[in-house]
Amino acid sequence: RLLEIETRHRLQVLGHLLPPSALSNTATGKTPDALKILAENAEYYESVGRYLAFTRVSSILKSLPYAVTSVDSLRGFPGLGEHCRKVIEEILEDGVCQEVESVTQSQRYQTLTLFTSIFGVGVKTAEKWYKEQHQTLADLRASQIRFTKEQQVGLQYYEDLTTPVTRAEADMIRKTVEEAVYRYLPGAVITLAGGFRRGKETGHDVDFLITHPEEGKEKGLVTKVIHFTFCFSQGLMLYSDEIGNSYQKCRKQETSKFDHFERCFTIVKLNQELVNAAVSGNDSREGGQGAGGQGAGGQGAGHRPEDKHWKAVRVDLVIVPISQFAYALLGWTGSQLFERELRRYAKNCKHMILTSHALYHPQQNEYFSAAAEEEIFAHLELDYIAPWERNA
Ligand code: 8DG
Ligand code: MN
Ligand code: MN
Repeated sequence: RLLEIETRHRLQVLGHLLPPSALSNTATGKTPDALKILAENAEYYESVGRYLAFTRVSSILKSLPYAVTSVDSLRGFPGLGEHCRKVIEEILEDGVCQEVESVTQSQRYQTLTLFTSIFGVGVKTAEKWYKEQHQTLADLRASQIRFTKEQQVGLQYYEDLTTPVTRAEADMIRKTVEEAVYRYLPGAVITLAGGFRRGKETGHDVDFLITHPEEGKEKGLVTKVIHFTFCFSQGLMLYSDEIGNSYQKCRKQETSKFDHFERCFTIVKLNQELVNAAVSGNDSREGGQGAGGQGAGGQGAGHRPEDKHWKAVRVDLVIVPISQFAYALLGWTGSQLFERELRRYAKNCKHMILTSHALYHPQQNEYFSAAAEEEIFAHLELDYIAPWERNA
């Protein structure tokens, strides 16, 4: 019961998050970032528990609608341990925290931060390269390392992929995806998920869910449509990693960390001149023309590959059967911390397993159907939390 109240409180606190643009820049504005650095550093030492502890407190602090002026005012805060208290106190008193300073100055932290920012590189790989004395991207490029396909493109397009994707760019990619999908499946429904659905102005990628009102029609869309249209007719695909649907209703899959949708993780070539044109001439008719020209723009970029009028952008496409759509939307809207907390709440307080496919009660062997996100929150006996309140 206590756990339930505590978790509910935590979720409600997380649920009160303001849109990122409205985050107040208070004297304690530094604290969430400081805690985030300690969280990252814990992750680099593969300490999941400490990573989560720092991340949660950082997230809650970020969400507060008022400035924190003393540690005492944080009494009773969920998850606030001794270590975090000490960091907050030091920043309130001295403006900086020594521990955080020494972390950011350490070679290990700097190198692992750099290496994990490469597409296809996780903590384990970054650490391995660090131990082999590599420190810069130039070191990696000059080395004998046998990179995976992801890492190769990650290094090749590093600058583009670490430049935030804007909403205008996401809109332009949406039009290209729509054009490709509707050609093969006119009744398909395409939904922008991820950070952009939460109201963020920029993101590290663009996430789309694609479904069809008639279950089954969506099957095979990734290989049939996206691959052919993107890849061959327009030359817009720089990288793609496709996988078919492997979902089955069974206990093993409900407890697995990954979802089983047919999906495609890609890197596409985005014509930036078209984006600029759409942004500057933002009356609706010109915007429409910009969108219509996307296909031709792709071809243009193809004719002049040396001319860099395009930007490499990460795009995730997920094909979802309509009966699982609400769960997929909830799962793919994020944020990652929000999803983690929500799943933890479902498990610990409701004895249910929440995934991007379903909500399942193992003891009763029962699946809960949901046609909309609201129904999932209702099954969990939580008040509805809108996407822009999920920026934990
Ligand atoms: P950003 O791209 O705007 O920077 O942030 P984001 O949109 O919140 O992050 P994301 O990495 O694109 O992930 C969006 C959500 O998708 C996230 O809450 C977790 C969810 N997700 C799944 N399955 C998978 C998966 O296999 N890989 C990734 N990266 N995310 C997944 O449900
Ligand atoms: Mn995203
Ligand atoms: Mn993504």
